[in-house]
Order: sequence, then C-alpha cells, then structure tokens
Amino acid sequence: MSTNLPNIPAPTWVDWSSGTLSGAAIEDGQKTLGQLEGIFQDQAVWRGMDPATVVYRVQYWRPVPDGTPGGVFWGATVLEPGRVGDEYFMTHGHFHALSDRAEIYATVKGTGALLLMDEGGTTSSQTMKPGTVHYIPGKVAHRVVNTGDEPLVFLASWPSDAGHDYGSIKTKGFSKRMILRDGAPCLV
Ligand code: PAN
Ligand code: ZN
Repeated sequence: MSTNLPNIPAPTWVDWSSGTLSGAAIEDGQKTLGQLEGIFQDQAVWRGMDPATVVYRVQYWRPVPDGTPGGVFWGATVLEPGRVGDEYFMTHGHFHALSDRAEIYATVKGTGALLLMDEGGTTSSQTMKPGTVHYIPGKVAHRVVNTGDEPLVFLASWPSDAGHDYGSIKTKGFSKRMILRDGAPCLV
C-alpha cells in the first residue's frame, strides 16, 4: 500500500469548532469595506466608514490547479458582524464563471442568510445557523449575510473549474437586500 502517490495531495486540517483551516497548502485572503465599493446600498454611510475594516476573511485549499476539470476545492469564510447603515455585512457574491457549476456551503458558527439569485434576477434566502448545509445549484449567484452579532463561519466546496464571475454582481447587485428593520433582519 502506498500513501504517497505523487498525484494525491497531502491532507490538510479543519478545526470543526472554529472552522479554521490549517496546513502548508492553505491560502488566504480578505475583503475590506474599501474593496467592497458599490456593494452596499448606502454609499454615503459606506464612505464615512474606515475602508480598512475587514468584512470577511477567506481560507481556501486548491489541491489541484485552478481550472482543472473534475477537481474540487475547499474553503472557509469568516464574515464579521456589522452593518453599513441598516444593511448587514455580507460577502461580495458571485456567479461561477463556468455558470453551471454548483457548490455546497456548511455553517459552522453564527447566524445569517444565504441569498440565492437565479439568472432571471429572482432572489430567495435560506437561514444559516450552526450545522446547516446548503446546496447552491449552477447558474445561481450566492452571497452570505451576517445577521447576528458574532462572526458567521461557513465551509464551502466547489468545482476546481468553476471560477468566479464578480462583474454582474458588482454592476447589478442582487434583487433583494437583507436589512435591519424594526429590530430584526428583513429581506427587501
Ligand atoms: C466561496 C466564496 C467566499 C467569499 O468560497 O468565494 O465565501 O465570497 P465572495 O467570493 O463572493 O467574495 C465561494 O462561493 N466559492 O465559490
Ligand atoms: Zn461560489
């Protein structure tokens, strides 16, 4: 038995209580308020906030090269609590560049909502809380909103040839937004 075949990537680790990934192959990134220009509705409030504020951090594992057909990737996102005016902190959101590629999200910690928008612009939402597992079909844009007061942590797995198309979300957004109204989250 061989455990070190050259084409089999070495394992990496997840701390299931925190959602933190570790291992030499883990890459990371972050998105600040400044990098999320045009994403939040109230641009005047957004301009008045510190652009260095980290909205979310992403860790990801690409065991095969980006674009490989038939492979899968694995990632973790930590989305901070907060709001721009009455609109909750959220991820940029995207379609996949190969638009029919699907994805799975699984919530580790926190509470929020997964916004799902089809190509016709119809948006629905699913509640995210510890243990929920969400199937994101192909051709459906996805964005996560933190409606709680602690970080929202979720794991994701997506095809290695999916790619990301941020452009249409940057210009057109989602057709619904999650805001604080009368003390509770409301999809409007
Ligand atoms: C996730 C997202 C991650 C950050 O790994 O990339 O949560 O969100 P944005 O990519 O919208 O900034 C995923 O959906 N990958 O396909
Ligand atoms: Zn995705």
